[in-house]
Amino acid sequence: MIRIPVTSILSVVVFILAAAGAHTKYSQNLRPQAHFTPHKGWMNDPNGLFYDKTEQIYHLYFQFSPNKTFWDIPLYWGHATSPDLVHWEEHDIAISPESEREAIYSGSIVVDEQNTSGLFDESIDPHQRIVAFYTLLDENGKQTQEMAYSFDAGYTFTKYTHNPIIDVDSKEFRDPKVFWFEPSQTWIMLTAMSKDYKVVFYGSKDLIDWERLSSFSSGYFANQFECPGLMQVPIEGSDETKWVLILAVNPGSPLGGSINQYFVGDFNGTHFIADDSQTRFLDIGKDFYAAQMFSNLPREDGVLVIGWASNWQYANNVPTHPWKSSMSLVRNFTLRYVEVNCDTRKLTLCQSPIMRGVTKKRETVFHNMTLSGKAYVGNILALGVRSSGLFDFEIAFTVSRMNLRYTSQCTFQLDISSKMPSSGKRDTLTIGFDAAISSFFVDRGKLSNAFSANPFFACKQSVYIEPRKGQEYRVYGVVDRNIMEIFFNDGSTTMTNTFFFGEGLYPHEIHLHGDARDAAINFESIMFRELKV
Ligand code: KTE
Repeated sequence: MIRIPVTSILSVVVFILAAAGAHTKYSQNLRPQAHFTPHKGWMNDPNGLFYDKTEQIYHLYFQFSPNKTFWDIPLYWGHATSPDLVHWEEHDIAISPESEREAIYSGSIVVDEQNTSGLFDESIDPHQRIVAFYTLLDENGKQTQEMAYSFDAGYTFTKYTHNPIIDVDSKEFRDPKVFWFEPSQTWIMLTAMSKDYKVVFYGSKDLIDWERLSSFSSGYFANQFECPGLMQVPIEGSDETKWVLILAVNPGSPLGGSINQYFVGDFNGTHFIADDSQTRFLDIGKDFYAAQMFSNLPREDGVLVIGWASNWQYANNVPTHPWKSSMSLVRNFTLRYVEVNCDTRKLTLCQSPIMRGVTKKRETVFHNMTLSGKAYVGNILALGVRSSGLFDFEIAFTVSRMNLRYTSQCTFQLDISSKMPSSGKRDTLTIGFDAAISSFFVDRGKLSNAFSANPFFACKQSVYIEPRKGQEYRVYGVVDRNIMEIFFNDGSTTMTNTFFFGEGLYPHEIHLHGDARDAAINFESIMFRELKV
């Protein structure tokens, strides 16, 4: 073992808090444990997200094709519920099309507590007056907005007799997201006129009759707008909020395929006005799309959002069976003034993952370790062959000097490897940092699963990260068998990617090594935790 030139005593404290591995939710090795996946079938966009204040559960609906593992018509609203946004229970299909040649496309749900629609009588708990909005794709390809309501707290729905509620005679008009705007006592609906690159706003007093209010068109057009959303987001350290409009585009992302963007601005009840013309991406990994906010949340929850953890470029071909794709972790949104370069601070969306109900099995912590010269720190976290394949890590570090040249050598990387199979082949997922360009990279290509050769899977990605005050970087990541979500500098930049180890393999140990010949890397803390749900 190379002598580690550390300048302080390593205080490695390993807690082994639980003995046997817990029973995993599903047996398949590539199935994430803390991310929602359908038990079988095809899934894409999250739909209809809301919180039931009586039952105190969260509802997730999703684009679902129960008997296929690829996107195809007919499409349904699949359904799951959770008490903590980590443990999910899947239920029967919630909304079905009337014919196999139609699709219930994406949409949203509101709770009509004041019964503004008149659809409910006093027998229905105000917290469970659930109204769903979705796009119907009919057999001629026309897209109209429809409404359905539930008398059993969101498990079954009755379609409104006079559907469609909005019809503009279009084949590219979809994804209604509805919310209540208190100042004007009005329901607001955002829709995507996908190929016109417009988010079109409607208003209603009763969820039934809708009036066109305005349209918004900005940002990175790509090929089509999809899945818009609008939410008031708190500014950290203040009582103020700003409005954030999120918008999906696909295909044509600058990273390839599908991507979410967002805008910071104001909403006056009819128009969204962006503060500037800057295009901002919600997540700069390849696998975070069609993000939607939960409605009817308790105040203490803040703003909670979930995304579909895949990319239309290759979603239909990923090597999982008998299901396809997962959702991201639920994330809390806040706004924070962030140094986007050494001279400029910008109000930036920051995301932090919701990890309620996740417990730690084992933890390894390093404090005050300095890496200088070529060094191998060691097998940081041997998860063991009975590991859950679910773990997180947090690394806070500074670089001893930042006036490095492009040719300077100051890097480190984490190699996340699978257990050694009988074949002796080890799969490795890498996350690394290079101080000379103040950038992180992810390499998900050194894997034995044939799918990794897919040219659109983009094995290597990177991101520039401006160090925080004091030249500090902070990286938090969650790895859950086949998905990795990284939150840089307390979530001011996030990067979500799926990865697929070879047959029967999943993450099992983590090695940290680096080459810091031209500037030392001072790790204030390194924490790794093996987790279980
Ligand atoms: C799929 O990108 C194509 O090839 C669709 O336009 C996907 O559209 C349908 O999925 C979305 C939404 O706009 C639709 O409502 C939904 C976005 O499953 O993923």
